[in-house]
Amino acid sequence: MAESKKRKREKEAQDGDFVEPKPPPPQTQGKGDVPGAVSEVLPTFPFSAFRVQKVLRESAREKILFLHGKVNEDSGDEKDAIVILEKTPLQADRVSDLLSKKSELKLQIRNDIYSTYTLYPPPELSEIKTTIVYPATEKHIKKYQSQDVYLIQETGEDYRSITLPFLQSQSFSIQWVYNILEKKAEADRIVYENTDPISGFVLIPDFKWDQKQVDDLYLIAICHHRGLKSLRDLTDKQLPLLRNIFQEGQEAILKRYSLRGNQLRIYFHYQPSYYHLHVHFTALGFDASGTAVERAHLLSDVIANLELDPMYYQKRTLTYALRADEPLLKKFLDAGKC
Ligand code: M7G
Repeated sequence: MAESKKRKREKEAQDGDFVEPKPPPPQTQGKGDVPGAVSEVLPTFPFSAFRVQKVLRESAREKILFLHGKVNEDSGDEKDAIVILEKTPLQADRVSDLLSKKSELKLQIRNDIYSTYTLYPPPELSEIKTTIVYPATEKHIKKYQSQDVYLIQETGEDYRSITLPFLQSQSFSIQWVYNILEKKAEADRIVYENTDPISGFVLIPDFKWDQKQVDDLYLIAICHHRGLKSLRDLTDKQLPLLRNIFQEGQEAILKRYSLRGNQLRIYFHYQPSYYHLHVHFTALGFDASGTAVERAHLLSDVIANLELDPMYYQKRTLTYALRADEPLLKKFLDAGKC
């Protein structure tokens, strides 16, 4: 009986309709981490003390709200925090629970054979994915704020003379990346690892994915090698690493989530937010943020370009968008480049 249910679920998973949530859902505070990990270092977020200052962005289509707020700590200090609230997709396999007596149905309009209702599900079926950045920096607040955007055309020389010096002085902390690589955080969520220090990587569900369904699958492959910041640092020397990420990443996702390589979008961001080389894996049918043509670079194209020319990404002009308030945009303006 249990076996046949398992087989049915495996079949459904192959059909792409259902995924058994194998690893536990993401934990806000790194439950299950090794001793000395982030959960012991960082304070728990004092939700009730969060005072909303500003709605940074809202999207009815994406059903997401980005809030900036302040938190008064016991010490008397006031700290900034970002809270992101997102309604999660409905899960087909839980529809019977949703329509059971546990939910309350209130009639809105009835007309002939048509009627609309509001359904009030029980708490366990009405969750809201909540992401917290705390304490948040000014840069985090800007990252989530709606802004006008402008295209930059960055030559290889612009990268070396404007972008790189700026990044070296400014970029986001990548401590969370090192915590993953060193198994100090999210260790229980790792889906696959190739431990080679030069051509190895860790494949892990992205923060943005609640792992409840494959429709919005989102994982990241983080390379072990430190010092590779972005696409701009890649030469033919990294081809073994890139081929491993491409090949082994797809195999691991097929094995764990029953999604084939030709159902995946595998890409870099340029510019990324975090300057430690990583690759995004998203379900092809999912309109993930950051997949616009001015930001996403398919890993398969990157490999092909490096096979054609080992110095491709040192030479090529790369186009990307910057928000109006980004200091890098000002650097380009000051240099008369846009
Ligand atoms: P990016 O291209 O550098 O920046 O991608 P973006 O956030 O503008 O897309 C970094 C990716 O890492 C994003 O998809 C984030 O959602 C994800 N991410 C960020 N943090 C801080 C974490 C984290 O702590 N754990 C995990 N698993 N993913 C994260």
